Amino acid sequence: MDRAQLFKLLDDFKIETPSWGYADTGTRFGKFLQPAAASTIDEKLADAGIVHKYTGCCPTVAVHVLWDFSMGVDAQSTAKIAEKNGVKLGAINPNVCQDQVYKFGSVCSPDERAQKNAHRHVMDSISIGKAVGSNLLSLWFADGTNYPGQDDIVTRKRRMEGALRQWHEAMPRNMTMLVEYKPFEPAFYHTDIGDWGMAFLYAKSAGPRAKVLVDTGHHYQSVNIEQIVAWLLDEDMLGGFHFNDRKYADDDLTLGSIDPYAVFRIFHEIRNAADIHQKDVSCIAYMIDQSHNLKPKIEAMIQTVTTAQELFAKACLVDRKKLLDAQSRTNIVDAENCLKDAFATDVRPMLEEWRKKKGVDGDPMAAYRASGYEAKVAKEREAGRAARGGSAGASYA
Ligand code: RM4
Ligand code: MN
Ligand code: MN
Repeated sequence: MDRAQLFKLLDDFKIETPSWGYADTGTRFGKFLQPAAASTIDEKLADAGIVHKYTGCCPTVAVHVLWDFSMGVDAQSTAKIAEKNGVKLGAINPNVCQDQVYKFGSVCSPDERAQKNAHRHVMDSISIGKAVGSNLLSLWFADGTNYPGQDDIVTRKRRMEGALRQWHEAMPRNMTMLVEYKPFEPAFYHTDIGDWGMAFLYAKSAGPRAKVLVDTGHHYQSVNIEQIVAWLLDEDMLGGFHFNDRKYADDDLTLGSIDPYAVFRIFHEIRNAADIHQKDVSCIAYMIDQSHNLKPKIEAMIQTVTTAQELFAKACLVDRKKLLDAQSRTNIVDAENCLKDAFATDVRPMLEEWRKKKGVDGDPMAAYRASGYEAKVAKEREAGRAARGGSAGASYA
């Protein structure tokens, strides 16, 4: 592939970072605070701006409605703060899992108050999306049951279908609804959107602007995620990704830290869909969904972004003509080697060149470290926290 072509693909490969990835988060066992962690939406957006500044490819930030918007604060003013930091607000993530009323689920709960609350909150989230010019409504539900017999599985399915249809109806024309699935947690017997097939059917019944969101962490061991991606692409139902890696499921580890070849194979299917099957892959939303417990947050984000770019670039390099030829000869060794050769290519010098062309430093991590940003905000934010009475601020732990 010639360099200009590859650079064009990289230009179009934009990654959205999550506001919650900059805040102190933890596990249900506790959280370890970082002095430089962001606790306000202003601080989260400032950090997201820094990641974009040093990587040149993260122009938008996903927001979690309950964690990032407060009552009485005009959403547009938050959008302005984003702009001031050189980024825009991206996917709007409603939160229908935290309030006490959601004990037995949100829209799938037998409790009508929970259903109504969730309905209102998602409608408000759609309004926020409209106000800030976001065209993505990203839905994840903690809904499910913990015990056999706890509730009727099909009745719950119908509640979810009805809710999704109503929200789809309320969305503006340019908004896409992303339906995320997860096999377990916090519900452990059954999850109301347990896998990609359920998400697919829900999205289909909701309407044409609803697509499936693949969170790479939300799969059991050995699930062939790239096959799911290939199928969704072929059905024009792939809305986007939540990137992260896992050893078990939903561990929120940084992308490619455990299995970079799996991420490469996902990108390979995307490039295959585009190059061989003439699919339009330009609208796929590439988003990160990671909460960094141990790594410094901005460094973890930069590491994730550069890893994603490297693995994406490698996947672009697969010699698809050669691959098709090997497949037609049923030469499995040659075919597999097309993937392995691309995966083994060191794309870092080429990425350095691309970055320089874009006016960013060839080595984002080194440039960020040299800037002294972390030490500077750590000092400011510790003082801010102390002034506010030592609260650790927004978090989902
Ligand atoms: C869930 C899911 C959602 C994310 C929440 C915080 O496991 O991945 O996308 O918003 O966690
Ligand atoms: Mn997710
Ligand atoms: Mn998750």
